Amino acid sequence: MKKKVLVVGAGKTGITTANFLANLGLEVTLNDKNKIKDTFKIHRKVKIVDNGHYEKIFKESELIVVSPGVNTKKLKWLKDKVVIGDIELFSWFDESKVIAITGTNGKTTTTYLTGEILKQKYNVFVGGNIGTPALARFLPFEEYQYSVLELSSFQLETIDKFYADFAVILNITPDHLDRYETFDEYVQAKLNILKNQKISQYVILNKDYPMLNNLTIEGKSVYFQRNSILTNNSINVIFQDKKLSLDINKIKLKGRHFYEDIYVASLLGLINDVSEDEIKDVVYNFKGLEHRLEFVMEKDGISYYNDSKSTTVSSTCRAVESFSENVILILGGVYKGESFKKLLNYKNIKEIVCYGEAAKIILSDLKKRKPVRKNNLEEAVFYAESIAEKGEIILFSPACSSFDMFNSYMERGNFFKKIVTDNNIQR
Ligand code: UMA
Repeated sequence: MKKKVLVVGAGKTGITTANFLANLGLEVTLNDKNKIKDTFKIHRKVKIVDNGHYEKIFKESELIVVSPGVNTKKLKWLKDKVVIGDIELFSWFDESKVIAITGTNGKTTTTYLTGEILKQKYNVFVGGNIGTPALARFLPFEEYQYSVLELSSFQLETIDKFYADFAVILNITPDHLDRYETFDEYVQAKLNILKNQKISQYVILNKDYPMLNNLTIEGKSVYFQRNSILTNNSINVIFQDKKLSLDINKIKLKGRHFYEDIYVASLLGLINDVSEDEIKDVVYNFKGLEHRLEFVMEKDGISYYNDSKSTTVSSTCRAVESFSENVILILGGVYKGESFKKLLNYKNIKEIVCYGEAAKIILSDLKKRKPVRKNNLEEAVFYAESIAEKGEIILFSPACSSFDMFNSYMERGNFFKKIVTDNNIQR
């Protein structure tokens, strides 16, 4: 392996990568365009270069590992260099069976649930875009039988030889159009998950998406479709002679789109010999993840839901579709390049309230629905409360990223919950 390594980006991924490589005894430089904060402990042998990407350090390195947030097209020093991401590096060292899950929406829920199901029988690592960098699997080293990885398009851009024993694409709708010039460029990054697939491996794809339908696939393909998953109030999962029927009345997650995530996680469980009872046990006890259509509380007959993780219009559409009741929808944050017009299709949206940098575009795209603009999230919630009636839903599903006013979607979701639950705030 190359000896002089440059790690670009000093967030979670970069610091984990630098520490992992330093433990191997390599000469590691960690570089960030900003000042490097000591949020995570950095190995004492890692050399730090911050406040800019300088040509010299790129030229001197034999291998460059970039973090997912680094747009490689913007770094001119990268040309003619070996550039990989942490997922490729993971594959050079990992010996477990890998389940890789990508898609625009639902990948975190599916990854988490798949991990929980497999843990019924095996020693499992769960990581990737879900929040724990894949290389954390080696710090400290443990023997895992399976690694379940959530992979983003950014992470898939920088793989070379990586392959998964089970590769899943849940769906592909426009996202990250602030990084990709075209939707097709984003689709191609997602499809990279299949590029090294071998005949003995599995590929699980959603037939509802045309770009996933006519692919030449090396591997055993299993297709699913939203409309064929559900019959007689049950999610039916079949694999060879195994058959699992999940009663939707026993599932705690609200929202039809979750059925696809549950289907895929259960299918992965069945294929890998987890028993039907063990799968049922996990699925029926799963209450969902924080910030993903999370029920906050009911106040004066009005129910509040926190869906701060939604940074795309398609994800907000999925959230709105989950309710038959009237919804007052709060949108806003940083515009990611996708039109909001799809939201005009929903009759159960009673009113739209918007705030933040994207508000101007929301007002223009959705003008038929006369959205109301507020200065910030707090004012948006107060306004939503003032017009909501008993039995209605206040849904915070922003369809934008959070960075105009918050450091992350988590901070934004926690702030929303605080506004909703804090009785002392002046309305
Ligand atoms: N930086 C540079 N140069 C650049 C760009 C960024 O130096 O050109 C620096 C920043 O100053 C910062 C660091 O890079 O210090 C941030 O790196 P990063 O953006 O790659 O973030 P990490 O903290 O390493 O988190 C990443 C993922 N972030 C992104 O893809 C933007 C996390 O996904 C993921 O959980 C984590 O790795 C572990 O794998 C977050 C995300 O928003 C949740 N993902 C997108 C999404 O889900 O839509 C793809």
